[in-house]
Amino acid sequence: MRILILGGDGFCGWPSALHLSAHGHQVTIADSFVRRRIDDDLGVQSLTPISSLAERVSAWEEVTGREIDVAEFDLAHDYDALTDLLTVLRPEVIVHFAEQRAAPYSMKSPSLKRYTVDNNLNATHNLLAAVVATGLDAHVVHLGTMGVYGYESVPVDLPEGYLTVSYPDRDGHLHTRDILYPTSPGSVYHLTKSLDQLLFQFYARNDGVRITDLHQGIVWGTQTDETALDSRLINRFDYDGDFGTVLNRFLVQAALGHPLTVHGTGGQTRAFINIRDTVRCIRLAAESGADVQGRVRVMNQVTETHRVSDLAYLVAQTVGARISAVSNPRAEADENQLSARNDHLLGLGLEPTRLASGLLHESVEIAQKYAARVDVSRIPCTSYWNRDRRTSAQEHAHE
Ligand code: USQ
Repeated sequence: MRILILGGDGFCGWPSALHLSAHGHQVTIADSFVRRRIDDDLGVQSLTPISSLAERVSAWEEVTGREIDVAEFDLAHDYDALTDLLTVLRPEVIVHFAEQRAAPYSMKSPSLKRYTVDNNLNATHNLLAAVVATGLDAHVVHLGTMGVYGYESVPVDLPEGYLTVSYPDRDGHLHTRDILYPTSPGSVYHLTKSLDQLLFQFYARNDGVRITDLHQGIVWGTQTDETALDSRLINRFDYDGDFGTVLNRFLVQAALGHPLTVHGTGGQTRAFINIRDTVRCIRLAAESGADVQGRVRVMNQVTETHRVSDLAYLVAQTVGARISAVSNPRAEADENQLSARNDHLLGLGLEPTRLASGLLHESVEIAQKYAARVDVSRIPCTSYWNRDRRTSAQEHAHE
């Protein structure tokens, strides 16, 4: 299939591009390289030394003989470049990763809140409007987030996108329908993915756009079979307080002998997935587009759930680190329970890679290999969700 990957230079986009190319798809990457500029602005770098996109695709061709085309433009603001590319390429699948994806970064300042909303919503809406305007029957595959559901402890396994509700009409007769699961985003970033859902619902209903929204959990790991083929193909690995995600952060911290930064009690339960499963899920979603007609298909892209404190304990046991409870910079429940359905992707053939699979050691080795690249001062998360959180952190620091 001809597949366009928007945001194909990023943490999920790059390994997905390689995986789809390795499976015989004709891949084009579009990217504005903003993620690399954000690293420069923040004064941090990926733990792993990543090559430029031009070097990456030429290394891929050298190693596998497969070509990946590249287009550079800003999806959120260059609508004409997008329609020009769609008209020429006529992709059958468009995978949309081109959004600001970090919750702490989205809560860091008023300007970054506004940037995240402006970038993410314009990017998604430009894509949908352009698909309609160019008359393409392309299947849009979007990387959403489990965070749209929120983290209240509910006595159900979270369904995949929709909740079946029954309510009485004015004559007392019961009516039943499926509605989008009520959203409860925990950050401006998660809010944008919640709003994306409404854009998708509208364009699916109004224009018949075929859309799959993948509600992904927290990704851990960095390498896939394809990125491991050559050092120039290596994937990025974020460890800093803005972009690093919890398990990958703990692994780097352990490799450096830094105490593991558990926010609050660590009773937060979250959904997880290994990056190798992410790329497989993207391929399974892309290749099953014929199943998508009518309403948006929502699939929970998760393989297991864990409490943050259990992950810290596991890493401490595996690598030998100390655990430190830090004041939680986020306004989130200290404790929650979470369980989610993932029947759709299992039904498409996903075989989950569990934390117990041994891949933790691969990440530990990578963290140890590149430990000298880490700027320890960038480890703490200094993005506070609100004034109370900032004040608590300051009081905690003086204790
Ligand atoms: N946490 C710690 N210590 C740390 C970092 C995080 O205890 O050093 C805690 C956080 O307070 C939170 C949990 O770990 O309770 C998860 O934080 P995270 O930074 O790993 O994940 P999150 O901010 O939710 O965002 C990440 C990705 C985002 C994706 C989301 C999936 O950055 O793109 O959408 O995971 S989910 O969490 O399921 O919504």
